[in-house]
Amino acid sequence: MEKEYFSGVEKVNYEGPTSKNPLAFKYYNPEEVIMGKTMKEHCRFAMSYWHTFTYRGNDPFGGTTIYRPWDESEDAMEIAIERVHAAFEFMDKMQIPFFCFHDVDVAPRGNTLAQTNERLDRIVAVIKEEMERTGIKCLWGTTNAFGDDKFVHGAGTSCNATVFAYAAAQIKKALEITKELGGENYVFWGGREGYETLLNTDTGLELDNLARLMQMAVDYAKEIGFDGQFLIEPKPKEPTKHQYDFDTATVLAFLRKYNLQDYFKLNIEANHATLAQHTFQHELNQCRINGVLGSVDANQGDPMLGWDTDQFPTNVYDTTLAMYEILLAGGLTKGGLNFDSKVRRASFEESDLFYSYIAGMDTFARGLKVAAKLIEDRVFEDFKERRYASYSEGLGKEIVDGKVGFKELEAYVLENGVTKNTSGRQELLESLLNQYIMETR
Ligand code: XLS
Ligand code: CA
Ligand code: CA
Repeated sequence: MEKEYFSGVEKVNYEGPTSKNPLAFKYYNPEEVIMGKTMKEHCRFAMSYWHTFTYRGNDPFGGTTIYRPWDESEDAMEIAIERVHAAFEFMDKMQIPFFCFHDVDVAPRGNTLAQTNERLDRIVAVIKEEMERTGIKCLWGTTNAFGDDKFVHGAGTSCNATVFAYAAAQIKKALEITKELGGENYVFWGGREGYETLLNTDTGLELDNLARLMQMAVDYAKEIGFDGQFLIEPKPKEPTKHQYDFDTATVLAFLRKYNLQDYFKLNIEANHATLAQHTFQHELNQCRINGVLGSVDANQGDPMLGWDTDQFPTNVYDTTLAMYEILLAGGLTKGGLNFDSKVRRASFEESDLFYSYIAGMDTFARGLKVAAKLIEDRVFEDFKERRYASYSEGLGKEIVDGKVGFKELEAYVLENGVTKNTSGRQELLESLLNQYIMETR
């Protein structure tokens, strides 16, 4: 029996909205069926390895505030192994079915690529054992090609071709281990793929190179038989002032320009959406209408702070509208709701990990339930159908069917004029949304 790290906590179970137990779910009831699927199947919750098991409270103004019992050894590999055991104990107790990881989260970088890879192999073996023991699966893997100093000018967009090569080698290995762990997706988040000033940057070459790197990943995945879904995660800024994968629309244009659209979907993070001055719902909506919704990084920013705070999602309005888009898109399929969220640095006790995940899971579960009811009752669908009714018959239908051009439209208006507009009813719809959020049982 391995050491127990969270001995004060039994399995976290559903106890319902009247429970006062802080270590119980109030809304997330994994087996409850909604629109033909269980909550567990809808949500596909995942734990982020980095924020949950390697974050130590550091911020630009201060150092470590979080000291974990699994981090105590002098030996970095021993710590890494203990972390795996702690992580699986945590997920098991929290009923979290998936995890997501960067290569460097699970094994410390070695002095050479060969040593790093050898360390990864040792840790992957331990992770596999734990996966078998618990039944927990890998939602996605990724590469950290932004933290190390060699990536100062980017990875795939570095001005230094040998750094490009290193990034390629690192992604190659990350793909191999993600395959080994049965990962259902592989994420590209463009860590330092962006620029600080155009005075020294050849954006044309950098974007061409980024596409080349992605094409190589697609080719290599085919070669090794990795059939996970590739995902790009948009973010407008941070760490660079302008990230190339700004938002969904920008990523779509990139994929289409370089003919990569058949191989990639998107991983939408709430906090990145708001950094781009979009709502979380907007980004999910754009993915839905373009058929590219891949997965979701569940968190929230703070409207008072203009940076990526990665807080646990507790805003029911946002999770309701997010789940609304996800349900309309046909669900998460291979994706999941990955809590790319971290506890505040003052929430440094182990129990805070449980409270924060419970908060996030309950908030999404509640959002799911309200969204399903909104869709079942066709609250917005019926309204939209009426709002756009002029396109289902007569002139509007001819526009939609491509049967008329400028001349016919001019002739129509000269003869008939324009019909009266009707109200958009925003406030009425907003109060209906409130009513569903407050009254859905
Ligand atoms: C950083 C990103 C990162 C990706 C994975 O802002 O959210 O954590 O999800 O590299
Ligand atoms: Ca993320
Ligand atoms: Ca983030």
